[in-house]
Amino acid sequence: LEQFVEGVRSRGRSGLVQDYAEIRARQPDGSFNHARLRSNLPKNRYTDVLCYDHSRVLLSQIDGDPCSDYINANFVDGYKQKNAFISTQGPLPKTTCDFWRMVWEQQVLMVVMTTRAVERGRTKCAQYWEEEEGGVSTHSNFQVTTGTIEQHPDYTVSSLRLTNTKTQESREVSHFQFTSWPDYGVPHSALAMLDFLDRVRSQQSAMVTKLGDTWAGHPRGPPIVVHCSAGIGRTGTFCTLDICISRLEDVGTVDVRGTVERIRSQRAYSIQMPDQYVFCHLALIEYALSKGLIPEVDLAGFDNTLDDESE
Ligand code: PTR
Ligand code: PTR
Repeated sequence: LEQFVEGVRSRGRSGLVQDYAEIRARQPDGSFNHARLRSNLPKNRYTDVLCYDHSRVLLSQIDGDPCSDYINANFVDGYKQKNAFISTQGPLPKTTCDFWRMVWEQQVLMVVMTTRAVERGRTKCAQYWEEEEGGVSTHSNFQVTTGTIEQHPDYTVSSLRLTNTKTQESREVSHFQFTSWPDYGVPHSALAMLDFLDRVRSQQSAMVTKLGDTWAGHPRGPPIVVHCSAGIGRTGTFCTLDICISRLEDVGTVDVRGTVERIRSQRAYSIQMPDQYVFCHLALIEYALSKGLIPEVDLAGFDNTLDDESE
């Protein structure tokens, strides 16, 4: 940890930006064939943000249609946990059914959303659930009912009930939406983000405990679905922080660069902006400070990057 802090201090902002440029200069290492199939192209929100074949989440096929197994979503490993996350784009109106089908088939308990549905007048994500208590939305054979909603200054927690109307089974899914993170930017406060992350982790473990031995062999439960608009910038930042904090808590060391490289090998383009890469470092220092793991650090040279929005 001391080594990490010293590294950040000595590399400075420009050193980190340079590290990020090196990571980004590497060509994607994998194919995007399914994402490029003619019938799948309209299922990608952004034509330049495709989804690797090797780590993509496969949906069940419907009526023998081979393309019905495609969604722009990838499994991403967590800290010592295979497939801890599913990183995905914000659903499009035509892919909300696929999105809920994925949640159902992967037995997901938590959806983390790090964007707002509309930002600066632009639609970033379809409204795939209702924002009022008691609201119901229908997506093919899935029905989503909104239960209680808890509003916080930087995030909103909704409990959803997902019903498969074919089988009449239903399950609880927690929806955690971080509401103060601009696209292409970083949150205004690392602490708000860290607090949100902490809530996500404790909720996942509470839900896993509640379901008992359903998750035997996967003590931390099914993947957490994480999405923003493209599913790379803010989603990648969120996963990086989660992995780095788990490692810090386990063995006391931090490796942002290695973490970002590993995530990018499963979800191409993860972490979209130099500022997001720098933010991960500063947020981890903030985390270590808040836990009393390190003494006060002088971060002159970062000139208030935490408040610096790259819009
Ligand atoms: N085509 C878009 C672009 O021009 O940048 C793709 C894109 C959109 C990439 C949003 C990243 C974005 O951010 P995030 O992954 O945080 O939603
Ligand atoms: N529209 C985004 C952009 O141009 O920033 C999407 C995008 C981002 C596409 C990154 C490709 C990217 O590749 P890399 O992260 O490897 O530079």
